[in-house]
Amino acid sequence: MAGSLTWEVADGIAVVTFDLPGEPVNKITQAVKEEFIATFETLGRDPEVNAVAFFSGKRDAFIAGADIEEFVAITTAAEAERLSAGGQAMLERVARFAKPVAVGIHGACLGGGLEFALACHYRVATDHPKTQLGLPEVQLGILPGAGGCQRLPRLIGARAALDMILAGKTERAAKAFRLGIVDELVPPPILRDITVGAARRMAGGWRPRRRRSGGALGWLLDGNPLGRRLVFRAARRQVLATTRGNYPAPLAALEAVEYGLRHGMAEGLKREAQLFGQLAVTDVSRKLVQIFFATTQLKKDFGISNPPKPVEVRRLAIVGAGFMGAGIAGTAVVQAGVDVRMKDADLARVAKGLVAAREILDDRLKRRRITRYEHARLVALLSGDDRYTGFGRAELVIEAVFEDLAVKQQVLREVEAAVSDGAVFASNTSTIPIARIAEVARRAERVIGMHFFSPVARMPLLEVIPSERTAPEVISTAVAFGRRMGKTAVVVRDRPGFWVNRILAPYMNEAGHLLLEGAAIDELDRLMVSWGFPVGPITLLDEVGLDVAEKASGVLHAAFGERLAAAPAFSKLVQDGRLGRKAGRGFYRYGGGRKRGVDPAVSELLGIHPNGGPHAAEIIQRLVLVMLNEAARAVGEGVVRAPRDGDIAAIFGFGFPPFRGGPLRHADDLGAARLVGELERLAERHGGRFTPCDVLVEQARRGSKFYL
Ligand code: T1G
Repeated sequence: MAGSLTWEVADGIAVVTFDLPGEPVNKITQAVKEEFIATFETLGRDPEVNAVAFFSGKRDAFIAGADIEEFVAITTAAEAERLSAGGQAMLERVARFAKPVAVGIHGACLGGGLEFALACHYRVATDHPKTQLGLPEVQLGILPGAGGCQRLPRLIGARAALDMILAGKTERAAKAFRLGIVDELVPPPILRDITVGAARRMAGGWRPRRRRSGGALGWLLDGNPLGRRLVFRAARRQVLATTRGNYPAPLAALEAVEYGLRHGMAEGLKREAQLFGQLAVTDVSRKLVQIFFATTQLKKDFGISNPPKPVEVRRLAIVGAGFMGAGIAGTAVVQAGVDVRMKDADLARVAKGLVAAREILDDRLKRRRITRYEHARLVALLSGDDRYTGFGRAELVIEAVFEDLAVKQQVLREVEAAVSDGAVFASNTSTIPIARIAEVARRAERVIGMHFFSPVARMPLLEVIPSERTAPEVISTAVAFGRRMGKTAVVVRDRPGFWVNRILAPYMNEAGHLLLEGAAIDELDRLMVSWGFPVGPITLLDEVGLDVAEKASGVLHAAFGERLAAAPAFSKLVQDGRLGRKAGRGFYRYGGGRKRGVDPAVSELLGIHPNGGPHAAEIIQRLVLVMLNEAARAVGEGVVRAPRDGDIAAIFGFGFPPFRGGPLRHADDLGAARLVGELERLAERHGGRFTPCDVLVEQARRGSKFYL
């Protein structure tokens, strides 16, 4: 057997190291499972061994869980149930092992990895940021199937366990320590000694004493059946509200936890394995796993073949200290730890931008993501001016000024005069082609687009847009820096609106048409949220800002003609000063930081009489199909390099329902023939904007798809 487990015995303690050969992370495969069983059997028999201390041999990774590739290969629920039961049986042996087992955790300890650690008798973890513990299974559409739904609630209480399991959250070691998942928190250099020491003490008869945190309230809720029932009821309500019945895994996980607490560990494990089996073969799980692998691939993909080494960015300069500029500044400091210089037209604006950037750091401190010391160090990295001072030392300049070609070109000219020849100039435009902006450049090969999404600190996507003239090194630099900022970077072609806004525009416009036909504002939003979007199209418009949307739609209309003409509804609102949430009023009213319901004045302003409009199924059909059609057309124009990129960008950029796999996967699921038929019928009734694009017509003719 290829040895992934090795050990040496000294002074009665077997120090076991798990290092899966040829893999960047440790995963639990079928072969590894067998090796675990054999190893523990040998150690159990060895009279020299009194206790076990277990470590990973990988530098910064403990165990990433069960091998995802192995479980997606499974085709029947019964087979998946057996896989889960097999994992449970192995961990039962560890839990019941006659000699104590202490585990030293450094790096990611996820899924089956954490389930293994939970089965051990003592857990030590390093306080390093890479040490993250969690049960992310529901994010893959499954549940923790190796006893995690049983052991975690028994260790930390049902409430805290559900909180982690149902959201698939991972926690830093310090939080895991506070929750009681980890017994001891140590700096990395002493992990080994402390873990071996704990194993030795346990061999001598010492047992850790655990007191559940949460105090009296914790007992009231978790420590008795009545309180627990309340906990489960609240959790179920919350799950239904967030998943809207679209994701079966969190409800199933809740059932596995509840069943186990009511009927005991053995029955709980059985139920957990059954539910795991059912979930593992669902379409939702398949889609979520595809997203995991696509995201993983994108971590290594620079969007070009043979990408040159990126320029190392140590100093970032930003022009425009508005909402976007400040968001980019704060995120760059927090995530990449670079020096950031902001410039705007006057010092008052610069000061406002610095305050907004700092708020991102304050928020991290408040949520204990960074220490007070780190906060102070990072704040000192932020500076600003109303001139281009300091730009000469920046390797990367990001422009985040008003979305207007002339303004952006003017900034580019000024920046080029202030920076070194090698500096990269990135425009955070959302729609304007980079080639247009670069027309005035002296060094067009150093110009590129980096389209961030708002709010920058939270949105995971970055569109990177090279023009035809952009140098390859500049592309890899933009992608690499986006990644350092924690973003998933997708390289897209330099066409108006790029990918995300290109496919969003017809969807938003269609919402406008539907409003004019009498659909109610909140009904449109409600329907699309139940279809799986995080917010509906009208709320999205309010969030983006109606003035911003109007600008973007003007660019797209000019470039693509009538098909992408804005619905006439929107400009009237802009003229009325209803710019959306930032102005306190748009389609909805806002107050005290909250949405306050639809503003009845909007109907009057637009001269519409909400009468229900078309029926629900048609509303959904029109909104979805108009987007899929545009997405297919953009693929035909090479806007994304692969369907994978288009789907991930739509999911991460505006929340296209992950369980549907993205617009292109969804188009594949519906099938081109059906799409073309439905689009033709819609085109007859509502006009040319629904005419099926060539890509779909061709696919229908050949019976082909986006994904092979
Ligand atoms: N299975 C298979 N491959 C995995 C894997 C896994 N669990 N985890 C990582 N990889 C591969 C990944 O595809 C990539 O491959 C390489 O490892 C490096 O990953 C019974 C059933 C651990 C935080 O969901 O979150 O346990 O591209 O580039 O940025 O209840 O990977 O090199 O060929 O992402 O340092 C639950 C998933 C499993 C964790 C490391 N576990 N992994 O991030 O490197 S289900 C997860 C991650 C389970 C049990 C159930 C991250 C990471 P390649 P990477 P990274």
